[in-house]
Amino acid sequence: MRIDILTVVPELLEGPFSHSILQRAKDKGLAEVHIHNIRDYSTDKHRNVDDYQYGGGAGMVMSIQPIAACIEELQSQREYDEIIYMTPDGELFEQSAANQLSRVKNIILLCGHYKGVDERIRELFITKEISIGSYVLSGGELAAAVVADSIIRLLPGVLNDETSALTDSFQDNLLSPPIYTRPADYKGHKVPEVLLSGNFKKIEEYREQEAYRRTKERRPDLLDS
Ligand code: 6GU
Repeated sequence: MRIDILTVVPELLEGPFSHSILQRAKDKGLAEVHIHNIRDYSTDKHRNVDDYQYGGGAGMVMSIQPIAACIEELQSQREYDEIIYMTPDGELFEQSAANQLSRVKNIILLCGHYKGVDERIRELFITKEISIGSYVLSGGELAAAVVADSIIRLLPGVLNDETSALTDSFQDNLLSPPIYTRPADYKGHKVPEVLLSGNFKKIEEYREQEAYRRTKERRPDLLDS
């Protein structure tokens, strides 16, 4: 899979893909992440990427020209399955969308900044709009990192234990049960007896029960769906 991220603040995206699971996915050749500075595509003499709003009003708007030039150059090199605009007014991102996106080959993530992009970018190029929650970030970059991470970790071969993505919270609309490691007794705080029993059927029952209990308590909305 290949993910191209378009941004006016590439510095914000240098860290997230250079460590741990995401770096390993790149090293294994399972995922490529390319960051593009939209400013590099501006034909303006000051390399501007934004301008005032028609009709007036506070806040700048990201201009069509540099974004279109960047997307068109990428499209001349390969076909993209989705061109996604990261915006607080997009569709709320959930595990089901991460699962779907992990099955495609090439994705562009366009990060919004300032007041957002000229509406015609959305009409001409964008196939999907994503928000990661009901709050406003200062730009789409952190949201793009969240979305890319959630997709890449699902690619076959990225996680060491192939089953561990399947037991994630949300993967079956349940939160994860509590987990423990040594010591079995920390200052009198003990690990539940059943986990030490070696009885795998009982352990599985305990985990299912706890996952359900936690979900009912913290995220009852997940049980309705
Ligand atoms: Cl995708 N962008 C911005 N700027 N804010 C957000 C968001 C995206 N998702 C939630 N808040």
